[in-house]
Amino acid sequence: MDDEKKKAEFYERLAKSGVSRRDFMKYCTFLTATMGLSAAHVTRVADVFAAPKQRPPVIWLHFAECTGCTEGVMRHTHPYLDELVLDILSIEYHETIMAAAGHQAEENLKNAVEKYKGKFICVCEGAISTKDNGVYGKIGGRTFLEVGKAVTSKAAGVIAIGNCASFGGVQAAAPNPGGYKGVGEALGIKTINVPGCPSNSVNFVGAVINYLLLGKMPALDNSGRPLFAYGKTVHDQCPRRAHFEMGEMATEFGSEEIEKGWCLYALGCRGPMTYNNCPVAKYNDGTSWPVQSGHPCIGCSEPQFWDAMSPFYMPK
Ligand code: FSX
Ligand code: SF4
Ligand code: F3S
Repeated sequence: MDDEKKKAEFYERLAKSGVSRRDFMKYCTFLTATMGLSAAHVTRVADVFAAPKQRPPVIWLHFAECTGCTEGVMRHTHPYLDELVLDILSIEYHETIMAAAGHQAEENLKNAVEKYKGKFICVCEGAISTKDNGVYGKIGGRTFLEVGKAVTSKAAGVIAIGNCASFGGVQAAAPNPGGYKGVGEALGIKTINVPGCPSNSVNFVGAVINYLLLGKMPALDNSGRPLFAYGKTVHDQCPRRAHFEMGEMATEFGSEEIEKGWCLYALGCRGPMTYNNCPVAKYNDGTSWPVQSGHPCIGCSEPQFWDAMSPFYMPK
């Protein structure tokens, strides 16, 4: 089928699902801006969805985590767009959404790795136990360490989604009895980290679209995070910044000062030391983000945030 025909069919499907072309273009404009690309790329981003040139196979692994990141991607914002995300990727293995269980699931994983050897993107969600050869985290009798090594060594690239996979998350919080670490550190490999607890699905989708559009993974910071999303601090982009400069600090939860939009620094906001695009990307289809809802940022996209940023609610 040629591209024009594919696109026509795509927009027809979209309309049938109740999403107007205008809404879809609005979403593509938002995604393009999130990726730090100029408006000239909006049509190309739309075409990645409408007439995909390739659908990279994805093997999605779960280790120790709460599955909040999967929930975020699967319920990706606008109605129907979650399906689009699943459409542009060819998800070959994903424990949360597949029907298979037990031995059949193990078999599916083995087959998918063999079939797409060297070609698939491995998305990892959750941290890996490293103490005592990783016995504190197992799936189907194999340790996370074994599963992680066997699968990632055959992948074309590895994306760590969420703080747990990126940096260890709550599992790695002191005293960390299982010796939990992020995937890159545990396996000694390079990963693209899309942290947050949960990760913002827009940043994950942005990293994938970046790859499909430009044929390469986005530029990363020293912690392996895409610069387009993690290049600035939360504080730099926060709409309460003017109040911060004027020293207008909310000092009590439930206070009028919070409602007035005063700065939450005195309530322990970690925005000044946290790199993420929450104030502009927001969560849940641009609905809100922690500070907008009156809660300080707790630094959920930073390495070791449970230890480094706590005690929460106390200014640092
Ligand atoms: Fe961790 Fe993601 Fe926090 Fe949960 O999977 S980043 S616990 S929101 O879901 O890994
Ligand atoms: Fe900075 Fe937090 Fe205050 Fe916003 S609320 S200006 S991020 S300290
Ligand atoms: Fe996390 Fe702070 Fe954003 S807590 S969701 S990085 S505002």
